[in-house]
Amino acid sequence: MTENVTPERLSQVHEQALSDFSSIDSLESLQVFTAKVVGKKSSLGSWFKELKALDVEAKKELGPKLQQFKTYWEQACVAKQNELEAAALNQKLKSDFIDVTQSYPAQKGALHPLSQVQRHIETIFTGMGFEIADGPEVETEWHNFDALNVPANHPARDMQDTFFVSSAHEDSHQNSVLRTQTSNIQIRKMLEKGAPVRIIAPGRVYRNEDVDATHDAMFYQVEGLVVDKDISVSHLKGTLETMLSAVFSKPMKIRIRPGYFPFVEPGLEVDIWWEYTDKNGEEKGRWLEFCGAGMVHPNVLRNSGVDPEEFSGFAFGFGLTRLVMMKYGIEDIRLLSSNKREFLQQF
Ligand code: FA5
Repeated sequence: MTENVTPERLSQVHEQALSDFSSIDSLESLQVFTAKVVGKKSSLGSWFKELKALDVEAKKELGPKLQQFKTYWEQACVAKQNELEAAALNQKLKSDFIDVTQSYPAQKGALHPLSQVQRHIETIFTGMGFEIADGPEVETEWHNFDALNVPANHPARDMQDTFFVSSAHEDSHQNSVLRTQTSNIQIRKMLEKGAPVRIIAPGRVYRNEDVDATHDAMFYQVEGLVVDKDISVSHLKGTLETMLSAVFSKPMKIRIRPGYFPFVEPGLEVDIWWEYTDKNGEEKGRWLEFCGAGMVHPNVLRNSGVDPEEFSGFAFGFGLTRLVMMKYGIEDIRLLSSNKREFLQQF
């Protein structure tokens, strides 16, 4: 129920509103106040209706006053709302303050042990005048096998269980595999640059292996190739001894024995003399297989456009992943691709 509007009643309501207004301190209480004083259901609404029924004189007196009241309080409420919202925002900015200059203990990353050793090996070989070469991991069957003197149906293909990407064509240039060895780079580099050539080619290779502690289906190899005049096995031996001694920071001994790879003749296996301390604290040593190597087969030179009458060369291919395991005493190859922080933080 609203009382009838009169100038006195209006000024009373105005006084009361002024007093209520001064104690508003939140957006919620402002909302209640606004609804009560100028809202649709406020007295003001019914007063405007009453005005219509009054005579002309009364209308003249009361009409502008009602309008003034309405404008005054509408503006006051909007101004108060802005003020309260600004205060709330300031309060929030204060409580959300972030000190961007505060320092936190740094979470420092580091190179993966494989990358560390790969970079070290690249430095050692570039120091000996080698170039670093690279090539595709999805390779033609021809570059991965045929050009390396391993034709289709040759039993040697079974030595490297292969992931075929496509194998429908008779022409091995048209088929692709995930390269099983970095030896494809021998062919690519000689076709590109001819001889003499002196490169290493580190990179990923893939084999359809049963994965266990020492075999992975994706691992890293480093290929080496030197083709020049009068190259012999003693160059190969000297190169590998120099590299291994630098990697292990002490003189390393290797031995060379016959091995079989179709792309080298003679084919060689290189073993490394590995010294260790056994469970009883005794110093021991044993020969460990390190890599395949040999003198580049004349067919491989021919397939790569190099004349075997003029040039000879050596090649080797070792498992970088296995070398990293030896260097750091890592017993399970799977750790190297595990992304485990507790493991990686050791390097
Ligand atoms: C080859 O791949 C030849 N291309 C090496 C070569 C190059 C011989 C040039 C002659 C001339 P082999 O299949 O043995 O050879 O592999 C070379 C090295 O890769 C091995 O000595 C071993 O260290 C590593 N390796 C082979 N299979 C795996 C595997 N599943 N997981 C981890 N390392 C492996």
